[in-house]
Amino acid sequence: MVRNELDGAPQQPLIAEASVPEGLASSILASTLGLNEDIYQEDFVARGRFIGSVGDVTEALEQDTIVGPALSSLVDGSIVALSLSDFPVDPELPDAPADGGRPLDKRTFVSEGIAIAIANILGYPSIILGEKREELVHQITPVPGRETSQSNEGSDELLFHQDLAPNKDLPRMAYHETMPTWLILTGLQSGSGSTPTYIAALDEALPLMSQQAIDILRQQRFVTNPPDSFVKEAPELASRLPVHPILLDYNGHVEAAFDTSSDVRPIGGARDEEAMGAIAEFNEALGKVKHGVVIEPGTTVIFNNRRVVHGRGAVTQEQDIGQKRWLQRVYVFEPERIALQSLGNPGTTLQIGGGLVRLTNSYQNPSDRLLELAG
Ligand SMILES: O=C(O)CCC(=O)C(=O)O
Ligand SMILES: [Fe+2]
Repeated sequence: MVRNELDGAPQQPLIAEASVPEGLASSILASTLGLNEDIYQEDFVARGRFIGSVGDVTEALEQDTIVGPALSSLVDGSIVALSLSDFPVDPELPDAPADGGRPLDKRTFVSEGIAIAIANILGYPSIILGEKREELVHQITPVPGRETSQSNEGSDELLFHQDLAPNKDLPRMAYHETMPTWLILTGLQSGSGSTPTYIAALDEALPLMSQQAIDILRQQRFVTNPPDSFVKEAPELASRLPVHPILLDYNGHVEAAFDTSSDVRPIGGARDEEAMGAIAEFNEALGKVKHGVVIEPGTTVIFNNRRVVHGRGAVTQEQDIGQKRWLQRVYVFEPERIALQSLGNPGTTLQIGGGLVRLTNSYQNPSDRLLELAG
């Protein structure tokens, strides 16, 4: 096999790990126990208040000599994923929300406070139109009736993907322009305790691939369905798909927009054997470098959604719903890229309220290519 130019590049650790020192954990617990349900209000101002009220947690994390530098390495791109363990947890939890929506009876907001404090260090904690009813903190738990869906609500193995999170108001915009840069996943309940979340870094996978396949993946030659969980709330997204490359360069790094769980494929479909082969080669390389991590209560895993591909093992169905696997997820956008989106696209308006970024615009770029699907 022909190796590409990344061969021999210094290996960076995929998932850096750190544990939260005891003193920091107890001061975080003390301050997050005072947080209220504003995080789950629909009102932007209330949510903004919540974001503002975790300032002391943000500061404590930044100043800690272990956690602070680890988060900085994530922000400056020298690592692509970080697992932080030994965070304090909510003293008690209600049943995991059966519908994957807002947890109605959750009385304390320790997990939400920690995730938002971390998000504030990385960029903007952000809502996504059409995903999880525009909640800022998403509940990730198996939803009855959705077992076989390729989504965070499913129970079957979830294939390699990146959260593309298209903006339903912007069907023309390529996924790599709208996708969140960071995902924060926090463990609340581990369910059977054995479901791994898989993470595979592009920087480790690409050196295993042929240059030819990499070159093909860089071409404007692919389409991907909107993620299953989005189609549920915004079915109109499914009929017009942006044409996109799978690999691209940004700020000296290779990034991807790759979602096998939403049927990434060549524009020409299976007839384009060369491009189908390149996708298969990429998947295979990612499989060889994947790492599994069980996100337990008190652990938060943060990764760069553009430089890492993720997936999940099968989730065992729990008889006792109170013990269902339950994670929370926060999407974070980089201020710099939000600015690029709005500057590059006249007509874009950004609504920024209390640190929330909501893109509501009429993006029109005639040079963009869309694949109009028949029927
Ligand atoms: O449940 C997991 O471990 C990850 C699910 C997922 O892909 C996501 O929340 O984006
Ligand atoms: Fe995901």
